[in-house]
Amino acid sequence: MAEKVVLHYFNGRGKMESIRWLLTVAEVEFDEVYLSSHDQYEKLLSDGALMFQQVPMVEIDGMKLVQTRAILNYIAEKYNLNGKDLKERAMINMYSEGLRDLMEMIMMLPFTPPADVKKKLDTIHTKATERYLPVFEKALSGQIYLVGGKLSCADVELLECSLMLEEKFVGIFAQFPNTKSFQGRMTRLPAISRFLQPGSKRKSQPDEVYVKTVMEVFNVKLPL
Ligand code: GSN
Repeated sequence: MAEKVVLHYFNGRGKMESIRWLLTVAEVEFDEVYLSSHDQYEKLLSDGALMFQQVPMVEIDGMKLVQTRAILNYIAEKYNLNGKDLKERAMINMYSEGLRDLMEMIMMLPFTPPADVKKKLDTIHTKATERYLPVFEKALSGQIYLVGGKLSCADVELLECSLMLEEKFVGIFAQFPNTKSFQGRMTRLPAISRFLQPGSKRKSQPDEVYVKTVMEVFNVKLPL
């Protein structure tokens, strides 16, 4: 029997959350080891478990995978969520990378000096509504999924991103009805519906404890 997938990261969303989403949609069970101290991080380093001294790290199929995109690609390929041919994969990758750029901006907010947060939020709102969401709104016109009429990792990332955006900007999808309908359809998929219930492995929005833990694990001080 294949060993269980183990995720090594903080007890928070960050770069691991898209991996949790994708494993959930692929209906793969996973365990998590939460990093909460610098010693734990040092131990992973001395064990040679982190190729570039960074997390996320995922133990899967006898490997210790790092680099978020590499991990997502492996899961997407393995569970048939990566399109049927090269051209579909190119589309999926373009959508995914755009979503990743947008989600990274939101992800960095808790690490932003308080005086700069409002300006950053305004920039994210503008980029979301003028650059990113129009693309998805058009792609979803008359289409159930983004690529090839079939669920892919890009759909999963769009759902994750859409929920992150709504947490920050209530009503942002009023001008994007196709994307809002897509969100509704996706949240009714059984695995996703379960993931959205309280008590699932989905993480909440980052708080001060999360930020403090990340800083402690990496021994860094924020210039706040
Ligand atoms: O996408 C990736 O997995 C890598 N290109 C970046 C991973 C990364 O930056 N990981 C951070 C923690 S998660 N937050 O951003 C990390 O391990 N930083 C420690 C370090 O020494 O770089």
